Amino acid sequence: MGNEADITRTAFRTCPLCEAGCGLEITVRGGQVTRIRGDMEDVFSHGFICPKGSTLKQLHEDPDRLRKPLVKRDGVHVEVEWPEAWAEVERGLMGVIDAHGRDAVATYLGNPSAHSLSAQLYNRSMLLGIGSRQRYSASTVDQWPRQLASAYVFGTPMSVPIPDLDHTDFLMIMGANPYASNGSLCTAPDFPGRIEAMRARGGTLVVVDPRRSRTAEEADRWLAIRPGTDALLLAAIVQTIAAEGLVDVGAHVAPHLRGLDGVLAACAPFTPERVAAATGLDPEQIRTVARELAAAPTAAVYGRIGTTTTEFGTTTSWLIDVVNIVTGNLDHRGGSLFTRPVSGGASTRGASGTGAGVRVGRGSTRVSGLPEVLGEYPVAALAEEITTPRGDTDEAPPVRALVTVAGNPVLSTPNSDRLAAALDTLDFMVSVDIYLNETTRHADVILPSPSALQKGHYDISLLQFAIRNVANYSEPVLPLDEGQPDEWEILVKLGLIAQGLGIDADVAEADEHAIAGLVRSAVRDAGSTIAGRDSVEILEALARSGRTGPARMLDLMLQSGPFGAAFGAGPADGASLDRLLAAPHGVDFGALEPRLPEVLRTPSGTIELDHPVLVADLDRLAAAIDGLAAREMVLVGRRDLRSNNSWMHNIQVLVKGKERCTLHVHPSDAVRLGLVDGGIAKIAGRVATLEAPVEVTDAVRPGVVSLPHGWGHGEDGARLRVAAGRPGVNSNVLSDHEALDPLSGTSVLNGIPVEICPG
Ligand SMILES: Nc1nc2c(c(=O)[nH]1)N[C@H]1C(S)=C(S)[C@@H](COP(=O)(O)OP(=O)(O)OC[C@H]3O[C@@H](n4cnc5c(=O)[nH]c(N)nc54)[C@H](O)[C@@H]3O)O[C@H]1N2
Ligand SMILES: Nc1nc2c(c(=O)[nH]1)N[C@H]1C(S)=C(S)[C@@H](COP(=O)(O)OP(=O)(O)OC[C@H]3O[C@@H](n4cnc5c(=O)[nH]c(N)nc54)[C@H](O)[C@@H]3O)O[C@H]1N2
Ligand code: SF4
Ligand SMILES: [Mo]
Repeated sequence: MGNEADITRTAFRTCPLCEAGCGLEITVRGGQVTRIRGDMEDVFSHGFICPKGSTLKQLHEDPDRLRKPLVKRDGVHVEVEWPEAWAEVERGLMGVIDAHGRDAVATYLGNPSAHSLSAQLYNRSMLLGIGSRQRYSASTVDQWPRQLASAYVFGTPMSVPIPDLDHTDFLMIMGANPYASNGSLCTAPDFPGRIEAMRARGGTLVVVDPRRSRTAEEADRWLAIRPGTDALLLAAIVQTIAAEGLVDVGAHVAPHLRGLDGVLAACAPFTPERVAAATGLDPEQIRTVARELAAAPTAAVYGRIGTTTTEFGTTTSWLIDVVNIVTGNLDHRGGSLFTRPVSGGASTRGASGTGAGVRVGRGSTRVSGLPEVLGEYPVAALAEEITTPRGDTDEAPPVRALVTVAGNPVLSTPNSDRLAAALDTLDFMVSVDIYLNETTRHADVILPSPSALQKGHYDISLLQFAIRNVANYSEPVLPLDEGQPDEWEILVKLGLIAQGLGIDADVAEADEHAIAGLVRSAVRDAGSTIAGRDSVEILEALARSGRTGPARMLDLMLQSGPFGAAFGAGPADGASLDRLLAAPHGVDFGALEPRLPEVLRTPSGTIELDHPVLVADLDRLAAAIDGLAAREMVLVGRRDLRSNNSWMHNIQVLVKGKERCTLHVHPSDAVRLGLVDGGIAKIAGRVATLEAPVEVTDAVRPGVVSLPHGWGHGEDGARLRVAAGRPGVNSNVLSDHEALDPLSGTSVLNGIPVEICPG
């Protein structure tokens, strides 16, 4: 073998930055990445990438990316060796646990943990080790409503119907802009190309969005809805379809559907005329789209951030399912289908066709009594759970310590100034993160994860929402730095320390316990391909590979999943880690196929379309109509292709060019409010006031202004030198922590009432 400096090699790796999961072809020379481009042979992305994909190199090389743990000493973060950082973590966490109990430790898991194999597999052991009910994540500023609606109707939060983009004739996109975001809860690399292919084969695209987004520009029709009113539009579509006798659920779905008549009756009051003023849509526009959806040979309605981060997020997500069902498009090629995840998931486990369903409200927050939903509390409540002193009747303590993993809640969650101030009052905070940023600057200890290129990858979560049944494993492209633990080792160790086992507790031994536990559940799981097998035999088979950590767990999941090789008992070309290692461009297990009734995990074994919580929420919706119609100015967000939530603004190639953190204002509003392009606007919401530069544009409807989130850098104590030069402002100082979808606890981030004047 020659010297590493002379060797040029090519590695293939899935991009972990967004949900599209594009295949990358990475050239490494002398241990350095020299080029990243789209992998033309990737079975799913076929060479597509966006401008962010190739910046994994810049991210890896970013001098501000943390390579050593930081500990705060006299208010300043200093680099330390790992043992010292762990000792600090033990002192801090055990101090709080011993004094106040486990519920005094809160955790917040951020978005990149959904894109990390380590975090997907080992966050659980960290959370169990901490043993607190104070669990938070970015889900309650994101997709919780969609997952809760699915849990009620289909039985698990992972049972989300996915639009069959490659086969549909009619796609209605609500509150999503895949031309910028590349899609979400619909894993589809080159989403834009797939839309264009649909239109080229004669299909129709309708976009419902208060902004004329890039996606709306590509559409056959743009419905410029008023923010926060999608549930009303959907209910009126259902009403029209029912009133015009167009309901046709199809023979495949009908036997498994519960409560359709009740749902239709509950939607009857929502006539297009009744919702016109609130939605800002003409009754004829609504009737037309309803008739088109009913008449199209196949159709799919798909909603994302603009539908979930609203006051009626859960009910909106449910009504999307209702429309897909009454038009005969659920579980149907060209309609919306359920993925059959290769690594298995909640919808493939357990008895086929029935399950325990979902329960919410196992516990509630101490201060506002907000219910637990799908294992979490609303992140909007975190600040008050920290700062409100213990009342005489409180059973639980205030939060005194916080653990964040791959999260930047100070920029991402509501009333961020209040949260930032609350973090300063904690007794202890530790962050697992790659940057010293707006959130981690509050931490006493920061434990750096390796860079994406130093980690193995498989999209356990996001491939459960993919438009094809695809599997793709990437080995680390570059080795770990000297002394650097892998991300899963950091998470396991945090859990062990929180259990009181000390900083020398054995991570490898904990991993052996974890895999043994997973094998025991897999052989007991009726839905697994290794159901009934001897767990010792399976553990021995896994041991023969010599793997440990995430790779071994993933192998178990693949082998015992629905396409699994089942340790020799399944098809010879069935899923296993070896199979994926031999296929660096991924393996395509085929297009989505109908899964009813097998996919259901509801207690009744039916699609519980009339779940009482959802039907009852229509009364709250009806009561809100006049208030929604009366609103004047409201604020919504937007995403930009070269940005990724709050944390990629330190990459020069992504932030160069025109200022992007601007307030979009319609020309008619600009005139009325006295705002000029390039001037400053003062935006006042219920909880705060913010100034931002104005961009006058008719790409937003009158009465609506738009400001992207994830900006507001340049804070003292952060270490983001590029981002500090282009700081922008933090839109979430305006988001109201009290404005929630009460069903899911998800914050209202779109449709925030504001008053605006020149700044
Ligand atoms: N107003 C408004 N607010 C929003 C939204 C909106 O549309 N409008 N969108 C919401 C949505 S959808 C989301 S998902 C949230 C995101 O909210 P968060 O998840 O809280 O924030 P991110 O910006 O994704 O921050 C990710 C953090 O992870 C770190 N990181 C990056 N890679 C890694 C890694 O490999 N390992 C570790 N350990 N850390 C890493 C980054 O440095 C950063 O600190 O924001 C939400 N907030
Ligand atoms: N480039 C880039 N890609 C990303 C991200 C990123 O920050 N940058 N973030 C990733 C993450 S974490 C997520 S969750 C996904 C999100 O993916 P998307 O859901 O596609 O996110 P957005 O691009 O914010 O699109 C939301 C749209 O909803 C519109 N909208 C606002 N309010 C309403 C409303 O009341 N009704 C309707 N119908 N529309 C409304 C907004 O104008 C906007 O166009 O993107 C992911 N991909
Ligand atoms: S679309 Fe998403 S997954 Fe694909 S290259 Fe861009 S950031 Fe990466
Ligand atoms: Mo998200």
